[in-house]
Amino acid sequence: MIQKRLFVIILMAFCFISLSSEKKGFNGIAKGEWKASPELVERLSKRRSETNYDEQKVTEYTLPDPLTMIDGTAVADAQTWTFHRRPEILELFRTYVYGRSPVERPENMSFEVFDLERNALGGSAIRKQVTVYFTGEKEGPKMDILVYLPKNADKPVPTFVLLNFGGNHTVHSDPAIRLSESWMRPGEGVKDHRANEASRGRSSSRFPIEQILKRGYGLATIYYGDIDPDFHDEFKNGVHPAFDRKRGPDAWGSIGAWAWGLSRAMDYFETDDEIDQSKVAVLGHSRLGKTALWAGARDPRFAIVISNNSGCGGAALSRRAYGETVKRINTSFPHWFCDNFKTFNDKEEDLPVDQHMLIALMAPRPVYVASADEDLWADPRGEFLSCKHAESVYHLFGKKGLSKEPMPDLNQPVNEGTIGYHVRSGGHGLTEYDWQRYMDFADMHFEK
Ligand code: GTR
Repeated sequence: MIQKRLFVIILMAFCFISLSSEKKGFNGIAKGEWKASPELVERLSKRRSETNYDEQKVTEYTLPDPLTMIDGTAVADAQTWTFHRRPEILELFRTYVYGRSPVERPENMSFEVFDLERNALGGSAIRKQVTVYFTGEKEGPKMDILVYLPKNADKPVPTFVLLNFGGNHTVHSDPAIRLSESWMRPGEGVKDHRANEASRGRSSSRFPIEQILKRGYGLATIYYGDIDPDFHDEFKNGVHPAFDRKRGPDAWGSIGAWAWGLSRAMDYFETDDEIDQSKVAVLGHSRLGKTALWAGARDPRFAIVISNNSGCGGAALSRRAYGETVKRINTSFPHWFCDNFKTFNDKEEDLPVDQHMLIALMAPRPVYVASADEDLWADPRGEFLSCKHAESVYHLFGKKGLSKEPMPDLNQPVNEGTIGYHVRSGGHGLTEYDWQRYMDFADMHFEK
């Protein structure tokens, strides 16, 4: 009798295991979901033996619940989220991850439109270039915003804003774009305008401006080095010294400064009648994708927030420690985050937040996260999981999060909900494919 019962139990267990293994792969990946190429995993693992690229070696983790307050209270409605839990999470990110900016809109900040061309790009566009003097002083820190708008728009134009890596003049070959001064590390030379002239239009593949205009959108871009040069100098250059009094362990790093600069661009958009300030989408690639997410979290004026291959400290869950880790990023880039973030090196499980909560801070606004098949350093699955675990907050607002589950396969964008996601073929980069998906998403949410 006992033997018979045992047999039935074993048989049931066997059926259960084979059923579930049919649904899920050995490492929890369902059929039809994206999966990293095993050859690539092997190759990268050999190259960087200290980095984990193996899904099976991701250790179990527990994510903090976006819907439980620090004191344990459950968040059951949008009101409680908006007025209590959201500010609490935002403060945790300020304190432990990106740091705190000492000022918001500086009192004396001023704008100077130094270029306005209504027949740019062969007559198809309006071009504007605007200098933002952060302290109002001409000698103080400043940034140039380059704006292209479609000509003959009959109303204010919805606009994408993003920072660029190489200088405004690298985004298009238009000779009228003012050269951005390049910032190099001390010892490498200071400003080399000849090098800049040679790099005019160099990054134009990342900025399909003509296509953006054709689809009825504007594009605004700023050289990130104008806001803060991207190397560690104890925060002596860029905007930090102009506003810092004393720097504590929660003082803003470079990502904090870049995100703050995007909000200052938004301040300018509010003064420009040709830009629809209620329809500004902030976008960023890689470290600037981390920046776009933090900008969108800090500043609800950004109507759509888009992260392109942002990875660690961006859309990827830190607790997975897959690809780039908290320790790795804090070691290679000690100036990006606040000093407190370094206390979580190899201790991701102690973080009071994880990156799904950053995505959740956008709710109920639309947010889009994109990964690339070969960009395992940025952990595509971790980026998808952040979106998934942010959904509960969107549900409080009666919004759909992702429109489909589980993780989609290559080049199958999931973009009908309020959270969009895709993983496209290829490596780390911002491509035309990505742009087209972002514009599809914006078309839907801006009701174009
Ligand atoms: C890498 C860094 C990533 C990513 C990338 C980029 O070196 O490890 O976090 O941000 O740079 O910005 O291109």
